[in-house]
Amino acid sequence: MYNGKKIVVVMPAYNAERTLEITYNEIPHHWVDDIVLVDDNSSDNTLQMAEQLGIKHILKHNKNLGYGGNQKTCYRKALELNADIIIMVHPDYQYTPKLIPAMVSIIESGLYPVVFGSRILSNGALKGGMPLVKYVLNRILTFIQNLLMGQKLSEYHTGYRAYSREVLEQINLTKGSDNFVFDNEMIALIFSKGHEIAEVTCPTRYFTDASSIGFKEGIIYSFGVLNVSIRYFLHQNGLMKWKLLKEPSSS
Ligand SMILES: Nc1nc2c(ncn2[C@@H]2O[C@H](COP(=O)(O)OP(=O)(O)O)[C@@H](O)[C@H]2O)c(=O)[nH]1
Ligand SMILES: [Mg+2]
Repeated sequence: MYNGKKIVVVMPAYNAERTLEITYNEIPHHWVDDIVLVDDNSSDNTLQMAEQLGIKHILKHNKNLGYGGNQKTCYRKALELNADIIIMVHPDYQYTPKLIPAMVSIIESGLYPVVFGSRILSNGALKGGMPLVKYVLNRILTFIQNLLMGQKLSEYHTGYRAYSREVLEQINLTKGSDNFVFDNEMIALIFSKGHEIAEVTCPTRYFTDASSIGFKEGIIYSFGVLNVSIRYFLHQNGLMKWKLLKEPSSS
């Protein structure tokens, strides 16, 4: 609990056996009420590791749904647990859980309902091991997306995100993609509801055991995020109706 707010960490996990423990140990547990881990039908021992660590809420998909599908289960469970503030932490140890208190307090203060951990705000992305091609693509896509979406985020591609309960309840998560582009659709949904997104500087960490989107998935993702921004632009300017943004709220 933080000032009476229930804090829930959600971990969308896929083959995270080797990095789950180090990630879990870095969580400031006195800040966090519940941890939810959803195993996306991993082929390694992610599930056993989660049980061994004593994670209370472990859910398992019987087939691999993908990163977006995994998050849908994560948020549904967090809302069921009456979370007030929900933080997604990837279990591959690429984003430090040490920022949880900073992100939580920005939301709790009522200043912003959504907070992203940004690797681009500082100068450390390349030093932290982000491959040059990913860095350049991140910058180019972010530039185009800011223009199309009329925003000023430093990156649209971080996987470190915290949400207020109200935001998750307001947006229709079920309509989103089951794949990586889900994260970008979330951004479109959040902005379309008129919310602002805060950013905190987050160290970049790429290392051997970390999981990263592959080349083919990266290409699909890049076109996917451009598609999201173009549709958002057209929708917001009344030139086209985008079903994702048009749907009445439900969660
Ligand atoms: N690749 C992949 N990751 C998944 C899936 N379901 C959940 N995840 C988790 O989603 C996180 C993000 O994926 P990752 O491959 O690390 O992408 P990155 O954002 O490029 O680092 C990881 O921590 C995975 O454990 C899935 O079906 N595929
Ligand atoms: Mg990763």
